[in-house]
Amino acid sequence: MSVEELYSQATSVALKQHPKQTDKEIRYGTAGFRTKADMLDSIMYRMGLLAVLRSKIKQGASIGVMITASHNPQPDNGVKLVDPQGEMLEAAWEAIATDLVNVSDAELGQKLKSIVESKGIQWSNPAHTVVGRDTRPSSPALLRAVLDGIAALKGEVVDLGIVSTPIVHYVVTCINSNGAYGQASEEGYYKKLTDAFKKLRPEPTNGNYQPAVKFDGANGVGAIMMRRFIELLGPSLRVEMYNESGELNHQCGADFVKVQQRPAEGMTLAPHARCVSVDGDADRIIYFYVDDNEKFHMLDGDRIATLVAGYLRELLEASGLQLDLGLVQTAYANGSSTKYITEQLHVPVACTPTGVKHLHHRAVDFDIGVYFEANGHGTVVFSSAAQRKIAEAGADPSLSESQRAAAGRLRDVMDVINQTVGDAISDMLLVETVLHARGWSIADWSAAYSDLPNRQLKVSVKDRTVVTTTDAERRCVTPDGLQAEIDTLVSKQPQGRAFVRPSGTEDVVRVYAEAETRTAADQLAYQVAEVLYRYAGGVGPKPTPPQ
Ligand code: 16G
Ligand code: MG
Repeated sequence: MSVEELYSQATSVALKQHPKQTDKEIRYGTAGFRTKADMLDSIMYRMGLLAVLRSKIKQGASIGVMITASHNPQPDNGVKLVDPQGEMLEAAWEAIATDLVNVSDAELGQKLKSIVESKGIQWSNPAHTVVGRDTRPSSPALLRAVLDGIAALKGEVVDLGIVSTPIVHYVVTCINSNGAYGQASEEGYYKKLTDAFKKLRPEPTNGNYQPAVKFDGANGVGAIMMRRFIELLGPSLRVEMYNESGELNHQCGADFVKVQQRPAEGMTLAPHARCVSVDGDADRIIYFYVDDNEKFHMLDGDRIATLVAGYLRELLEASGLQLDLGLVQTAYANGSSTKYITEQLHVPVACTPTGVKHLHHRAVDFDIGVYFEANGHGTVVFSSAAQRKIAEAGADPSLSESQRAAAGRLRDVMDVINQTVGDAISDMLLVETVLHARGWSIADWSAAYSDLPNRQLKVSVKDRTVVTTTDAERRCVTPDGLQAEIDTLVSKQPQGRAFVRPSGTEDVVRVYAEAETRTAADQLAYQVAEVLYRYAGGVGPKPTPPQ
């Protein structure tokens, strides 16, 4: 079949089987396309087409397609593409994706042709894709649309079935590294992580550490994955399962716990038991526990980042390896975490705008880059030079035995980590490894530093693009005069800090404030929301003072 015939075939399949459902423009954002599931059929079909083009321009390298709406309510769904090294889709192609899904069915063939020609895509290149989906009831039908898109342009496909987002990233990376990153299958993933984890704990207990967690699966794919992990982990970690099959993300999961600042529902809590919540596609994780007085304590992405960075620094020192270690956070990181990691652990901290790809991008500038958003999405990335040096040091006869042992440990820790993207279960195994090594209970971990009380608010404005920011979103440039007002308010609060930024996922402007006391943080957040409302053209109810 000629290229021209394929274009027209793609158009006729679109018209007959996957017609465009709306003229409302939709944009490929930080988390791909995401909306109500019943508005996604044509978008899925076209993303199948795009995955084939993306693979062809990458000389046939595998491209991932994940069907999920993560922590959103069950009736939503979404899709994102995974690039050859397991990273998120390149920004220039986000714009191409947006273009492709917004043209009319009749213009589709012409649009495909113009992408192929303007990008210089070699049509004779092969195309390979890896597809996964979450547990949403809408996902099987949307998968068929993606597969129809891939088939229309004659791409090859591996369908992984129901898997977490991080498994799609992992499999894509394995295929494109010819197996160097690991065995390219779901089973290969479980085995790589659990083998390394078990090796790192010949004895399951150590000091105050007990090998048991309570796991909130958010009624999603994380619960299914964890069942497989449990079989392989055996007695090395006892996992009590909760929220396996109810309504996805409803009153449970990482986002619920983080935003509501309370335990997921449906769990049997016990004082000081480590509880873990993941989100709907298992790429985010939050730890929490209740103490003897039933007080809730949350250990979020900042806590995980500081725990992990501190431990990696220790292993580097013990091995004598000269590698540059850094931590990447966003403006949302609690001020106490930044202070603790820079002043006590002496690990440099970089700050980037919100959104995983910004953090990931900055983290790869370090030999070893730890990155986490406060919401629990993050991982650790090792440069290829660092990986080589770590492997060599483990067998270097010029080093002392304890130096070699520390390097060997670092190598095994690396195998517990899914470097391709934030991975809730891999992150959990990493946290458990560090707590075990330290002989820490969850309260010991929590005692490392105290979070500053903080508050987040959102303000609706006529046009949120009037708010622009700089310095990794920590200061706003426009509207004129707003930052000066915020500065004045912040200067009145001991340990005060506040910023405003337009949301990338909702039509609102977000406000963050932290200060020495709960009352001060609440007050500062409200005051900032109030000036924002005034300067940026607030609509609807005015921000109200805290009670
Ligand atoms: C998206 C981002 C997440 C970010 C959030 C911010 C990815 C995969 N996800 O969910 O990292 O924290 O947006 O949302 O990049 P906001 O702009 O509405 O505050
Ligand atoms: Mg997610």
